[in-house]
Amino acid sequence: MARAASGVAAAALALGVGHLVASFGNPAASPLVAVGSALVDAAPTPAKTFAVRVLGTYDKPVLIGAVGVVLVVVAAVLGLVATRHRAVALAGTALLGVVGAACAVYRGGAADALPSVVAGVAGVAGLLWITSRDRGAAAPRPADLAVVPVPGRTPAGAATTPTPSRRGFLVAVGVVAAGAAVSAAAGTVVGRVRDASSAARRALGLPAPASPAPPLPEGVQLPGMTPFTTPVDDFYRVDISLVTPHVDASSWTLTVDGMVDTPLTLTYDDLLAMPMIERDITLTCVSNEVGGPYVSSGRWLGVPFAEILKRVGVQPGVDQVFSYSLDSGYTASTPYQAVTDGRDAMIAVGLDGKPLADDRGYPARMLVPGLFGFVANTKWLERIELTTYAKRTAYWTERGWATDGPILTQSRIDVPKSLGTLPSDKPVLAGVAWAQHRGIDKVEVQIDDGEWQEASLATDGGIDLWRQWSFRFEGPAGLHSARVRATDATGQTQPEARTKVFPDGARGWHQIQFTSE
Ligand SMILES: Nc1nc2c(c(=O)[nH]1)N[C@H]1C(S)=C(S)[C@@H](COP(=O)(O)O)O[C@H]1N2
Ligand SMILES: [Mo]
Repeated sequence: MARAASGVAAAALALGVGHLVASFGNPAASPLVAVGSALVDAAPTPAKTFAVRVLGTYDKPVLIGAVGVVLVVVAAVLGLVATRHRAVALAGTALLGVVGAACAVYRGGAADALPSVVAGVAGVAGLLWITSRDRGAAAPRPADLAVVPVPGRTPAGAATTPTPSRRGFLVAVGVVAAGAAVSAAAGTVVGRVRDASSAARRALGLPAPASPAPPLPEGVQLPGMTPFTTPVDDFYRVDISLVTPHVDASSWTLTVDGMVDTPLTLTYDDLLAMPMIERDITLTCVSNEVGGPYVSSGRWLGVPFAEILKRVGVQPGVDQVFSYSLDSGYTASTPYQAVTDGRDAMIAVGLDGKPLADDRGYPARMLVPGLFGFVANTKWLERIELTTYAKRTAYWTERGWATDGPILTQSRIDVPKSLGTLPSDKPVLAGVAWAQHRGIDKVEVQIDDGEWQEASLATDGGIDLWRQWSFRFEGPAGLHSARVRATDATGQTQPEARTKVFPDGARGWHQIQFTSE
């Protein structure tokens, strides 16, 4: 047990030191995170889809935790092995460092190997030191030392050297574990200090928009329904970044290049100095299941794409806007047409009156109404390349997802909750429907196997926004089912046949069971 603990302590020291080293540079190069990120990358698409669906926003801590558990087991085994075959255990520990470094380099750059390399060295040193105090394991007990010669040591030498004991061994394990805790804590402190300096920059706030969002019409929000504007803390979040990037806006730049006359590099201040628009836009993820939560609305502030394109001068032949995130090698492919057809495509810097939060893509992200997030809404944006589909393929397309991602018309029943109760004093079903950049024309509800009936639509906030609906239930008390379907402003009604979210989004009608009082 204690020997297993020695392996775990050495591994913990390695992780703590690796975390500390990473905190000065790229926090995502911290060994556990690097391995987790590489797994995300390598995981087959169905596994990723499953994780997003089942674990939602918790998929990241769960994955890191799983990697940690595997490491604890491996480290414990190495600790046991060290008793008899020290060289094997040390080599195994070093190999773990190499695995971390390889994952970090695979996901980032060569410099990202450093935390894992230092971690490997710390792990080996820790294990070496602990085992050097554990000669009692294979060798005779201290009491026997006087009579049984230890190889390579004279009995006289043994008598003058302080004898390694079980107590000394346990103390060594404790010292190494304490070293692990101290270095991990130090790494966390360094991370906090860095965050505080970027928070100071953020507190300076944002300029006023040249074109403010028109006020939302009063009737967009039905009483007692899902908030029309999603509170920022409830806004859905989907991305492949295991560690939320904390970008320092003062050294951040955005490059716009590719098939352009004059490539451009903008600082954060350059961007903020450009004329801005403010718009209410509903975002949706392609991984949203029928009835799912990955759809949210907010008031975005940003520089119109047209403004950027005007500055660089786009050359003929461009059909794709290829955006690069500074994190995790993420890229997205947006049709050039969608950023030039007059819709409010923008480089967003603010949400609901505040600079973007770190997990929203601070300092800047792309936003194109009407397209699923994975083809249009790149967070932690660092480069926009005007190019062609023939030349560049985006992150998710390489993993089998669709190249194009127009948001599919969808509708959802929010009230009552599935298996919930419809009160007799207010027997009203309600929900949302969305078909961004086309708009919602009609929502229909079907109770049990009855006729489809039209729901009443709340006031329209604009075609880039979702729309609330309500429906008065008039059936008898008891258990019922309800289905919903929407028709967009092009006249297309949602198809009944269900499809999976992979590769281009879920189709089908949301259905719930409920009890009317
Ligand atoms: N850098 C980066 N940007 C990204 C992603 C990502 O994984 N990395 N995910 C995209 C996806 S799939 C969606 S649905 C939206 C989600 O934006 P949100 O997290 O602000 O809701 O961001 C997009 N932008
Ligand atoms: Mo998404």
